[in-house]
Amino acid sequence: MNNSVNKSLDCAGRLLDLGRPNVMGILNVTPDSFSDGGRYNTFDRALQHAREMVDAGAGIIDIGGESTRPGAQIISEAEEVDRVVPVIEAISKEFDIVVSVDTSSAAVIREATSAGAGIVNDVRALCRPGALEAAAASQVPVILMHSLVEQPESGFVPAYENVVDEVSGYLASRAELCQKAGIAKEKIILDPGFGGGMFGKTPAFDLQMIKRFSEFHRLGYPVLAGVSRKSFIGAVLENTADERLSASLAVALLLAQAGAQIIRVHDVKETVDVLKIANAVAAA
Ligand code: 7PJ
Repeated sequence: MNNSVNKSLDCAGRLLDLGRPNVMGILNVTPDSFSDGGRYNTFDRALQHAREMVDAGAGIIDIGGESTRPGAQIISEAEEVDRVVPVIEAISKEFDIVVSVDTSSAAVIREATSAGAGIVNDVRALCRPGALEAAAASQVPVILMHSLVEQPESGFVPAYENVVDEVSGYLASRAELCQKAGIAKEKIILDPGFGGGMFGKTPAFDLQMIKRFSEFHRLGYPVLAGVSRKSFIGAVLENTADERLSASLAVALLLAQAGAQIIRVHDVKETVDVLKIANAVAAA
């Protein structure tokens, strides 16, 4: 593992211990189309889901309002702010937990961090106009993920000669740019970005990145991994997203053993159990 990585990270006043794997629980705040409850219903459900994840042992709640799925509806910055900011405000007030905002938009970064978000998580590595400056001004830690930044044309097949080296090179250059913009090295977390579509990996590349995950630590930053229910699992098991829990847990364990400091998941309780038993075995 990596000795150059600081163990305790200040996320808007709440500390994250990076000396062990942390579970980041996914909270999607998208309007509920199955009811006419409108925003109040969406807000209520989000808070309830957050409470469950906090009780289950999540270290971070990752709140996002914009889908990155191919074909997903594109929403305005204003709509994204309206979706996520009230939820971020309520959760950071009600629970003693680090809140991250999953966004690529400068306006959302500004509003979300003012509302209490302690981490900016960007699958586009702060590439959108103004995002880098907004993140730097917010003073909170950032997660930079490797992706294609834009949704590829349908039929696009990603190709890498050496996926770990190429993804590492991209992340290193984005991290350097962040530091030039005034973000301290200690506040940067990297993520190779598992998954297809805009994330730009085939299942075979995802599997190679899992196998060689420890190599990402050479970059000298904490590393996050998000593999929960992703399509490479479906490619191996030929199953649907709701059938991928056990495989997601198996991969989470592999990543934790390869030194991932943060694991981003849908199933917090199950993942926390896996990490607890692994920890008990390590301590025996
Ligand atoms: C990731 C993410 C990921 C980070 C999503 C999904 C797609 N942020 N946001 N890493 N994935 N940092 O959860 O399947 O892998 S949205």
